[in-house]
Amino acid sequence: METTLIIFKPDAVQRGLTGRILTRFEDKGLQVVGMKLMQISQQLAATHYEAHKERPFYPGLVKFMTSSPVVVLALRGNGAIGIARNLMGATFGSKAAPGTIRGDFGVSNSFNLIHGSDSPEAAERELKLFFGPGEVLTWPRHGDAWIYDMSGGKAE
Ligand code: D4T
Repeated sequence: METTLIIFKPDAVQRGLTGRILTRFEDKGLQVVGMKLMQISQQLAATHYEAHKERPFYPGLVKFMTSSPVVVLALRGNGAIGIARNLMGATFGSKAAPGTIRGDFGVSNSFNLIHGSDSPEAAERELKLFFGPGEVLTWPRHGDAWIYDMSGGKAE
């Protein structure tokens, strides 16, 4: 099982899309194992996006991400990182395919609604940045018996 870090960015929260975007992930079968509303500090935004520090869009990105509350989630499932990225769609709203979150809910390139970890290494790093000890839970979900085929002894 993988766990991925998802952020509903300030535009998603301000536009009242939190519930509709969360539903996409729940409908798919990913399990919510962490969730909170928070205001991202300058320091946290800088750490989270340090790989983009030299890019021209970096100052605007940090300003945007710290401008208003976000919802952060830890989502768990088999292949959760790739599944979440596919549900999100391409980075730019103007290019994202219909049926994806960015493709269906936005047209902007910089206000692109959502972040998702792009690798297991990134997920591990980002989950630690946004969730403290005890904030990501392991809990049995009764529906799992019908979400996964467990007949072979592992989730398929
Ligand atoms: P995030 O990291 O927010 O999930 O987005 P992606 O993984 O899909 O895309 P990214 O890391 O390349 O970009 C991070 C963030 O910066 C904004 N951005 C990006 C921007 O405003 N202008 C740009 O030219 C690029 C490449 C959008 C997402």
